[in-house]
Parts: sequence; C-alpha cells; structure tokens
Amino acid sequence: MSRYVNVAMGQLGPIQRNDSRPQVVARLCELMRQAHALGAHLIVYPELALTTFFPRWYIEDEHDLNQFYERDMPNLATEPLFSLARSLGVGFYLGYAELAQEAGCQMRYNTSILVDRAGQIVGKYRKVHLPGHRDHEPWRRFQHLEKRYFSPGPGFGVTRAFGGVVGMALCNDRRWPETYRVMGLQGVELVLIGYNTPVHNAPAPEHDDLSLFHNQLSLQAGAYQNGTWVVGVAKAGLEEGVDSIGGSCIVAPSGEVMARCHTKGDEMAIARIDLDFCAVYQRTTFNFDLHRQPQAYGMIVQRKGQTLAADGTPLGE
Ligand code: ING
Repeated sequence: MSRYVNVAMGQLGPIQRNDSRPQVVARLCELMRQAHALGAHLIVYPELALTTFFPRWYIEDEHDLNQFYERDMPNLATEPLFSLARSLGVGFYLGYAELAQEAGCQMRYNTSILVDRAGQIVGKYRKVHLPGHRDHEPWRRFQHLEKRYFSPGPGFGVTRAFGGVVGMALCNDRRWPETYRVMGLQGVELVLIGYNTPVHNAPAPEHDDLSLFHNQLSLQAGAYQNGTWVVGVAKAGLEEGVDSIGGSCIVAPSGEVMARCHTKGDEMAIARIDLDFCAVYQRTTFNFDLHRQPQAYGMIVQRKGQTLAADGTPLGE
C-alpha cells in the first residue's frame, strides 16, 4: 500500500514593507483553503513568509530591525493559521525570522517550522548557508545582509511526519549538495525548501539570466542524487523595487518536475506524492550503503575553502 501525501505549494507574491502580518496571514490562510479544497495534507510556504525580505536593506536601528522578527511561534498574528490548519487538517512549512533567547543571549535565525495536520509544531530548522555579506556595501543596487541579520543554524535534521521522513532547508541551502546528502543519510523522503531569490545577483550579474535555471537545477539535482522528493516554494515578484524569481516546483526522486507554479504572485499548485517511490532510487542507483566511498570524501568536511590555484594565487571568495 503506497504512502501518498498530497503536497501543495503556497507560493507568495511580494510582501511590501508596510504589509501587516494579519494581511499576510490572511493570504497564507487563503492559500491553505485552496489547497484543502484539492485534498492537500501539507502546504509549503516560502522563506521569511511573514514579512518583506528585509535583508535587502542596511538597517542600523535595532528596534527597526527587530520588528521583522518573531519572538514566539505561534503568536497572536500567526494563531489564525495554526487554528485553520487544525480545523482543515492541513499541515504546513513556514519560514520566518526568529528572535530567540539562548542562555540569556539574544540570537537571530532564519527559521522554518514543520506543523502537522493537528496544528502542532513537529520540526524546526535554522538556515545553515547564509548568503550575502555582513557589512553595508553601498555599491550594490540592494543589500543582501543575511550574514549580518542571522546566525547559522547547527545542521540538517529530519522529522517523522506525514507518513514519512521529512527534511527542511531554506533558500541558499538548496544550492549546496551537502544540504541534501546530510538529510539523505538520515533517510529523508521529502525535503521542503522556501526561498526568496532576487533575479539580480550583484556579485555576478552574468548569472541573472540563469536565475530560474539555477533554481530548478539545484532542486532537481538534490532530489535525484538523494532519491528524495523536493518541494521548492518562492516568495516572488516585485517586492520593494526588487524583482524575485518564481519557479516554485515539486521534483520527484527521478529528478522530474511533477508540478509547478506559473505566476509570480500568490499561487497554489499541488501534487500527489508517493513516498514509496523514493525506494526506486534509494535502493538502487543511490543505495548509499552499497555504493558510497566515504574514505574518499574526507576533504569535504576537513576543508572550508579551496586550496591555492595551480599558479599559487589564492582563489577569490
Ligand atoms: N537568496 C538567494 C538564494 O540563494 C542568492 C541568494 C541569489 C545566492 C542568487 C546566489 C545567487 O537563492 C537567499 N535568501 O538565500
């Protein structure tokens, strides 16, 4: 008897700076209702899905910065989403900026949670790969200050939920093969990834025309090379003058795109996911126990960056 999960993408269009959390939560609830009408068990929302993508600004005032973070989850603003989840029996993945108190210290994380069909938080992830930069770089059309506004999380775990093994990642994580492999080694069958990806990448503008391609390539590679389902969901469109890609899609363990969104606004699309299909790849081509050679991979963990180039010059960042 196959283990099916009906998974919906809850893609968001832009969230402008002055859009209130109640306004945004109402949009998330509308997407959940649409997903429920088509039989969804789970809906995946984007990264930082409660606010505008504020790392695009250099914000000096800590009080101004803190307004983009959640201290508690659920909280007053998100409670309607949790209670709708409970009443409809639809779980969700939600990305948000987390302000945490750890051993008396205030910590900031780019966080996602996994909520089950009873509306209970069953998993929490803190983004490991923080792209961008730490200091104000006025030469850029817009900033990307995730290294300033967040601390990296401890790693990639998995959660038993929705009848299978579910993992989470956030945005830039999807570009790094290590993300999927660490979860693959834990038997992941469904990886959920929200993202905010500007079309323009200031350090490498020649990538801009390929931003949708690189998004899909990363999701497909991660899925195929670990025999897992991967769901990538965007916050898309023109947000505070910055255009971000759409490209939300659901990728099968074969690497095939099974469902996608086709707009850059709020859009729900759904796929019937067969978790048992993972075995078709995890028990054959990507049978890690049979085929992997960890003794050959030591460099992957021992080194952070590349060594010197052949001519002895240090390689760029
Ligand atoms: N955004 C982008 C992402 O990795 C980026 C940052 C864009 C990196 C384009 C490289 C190229 O999709 C976030 N939020 O990580």
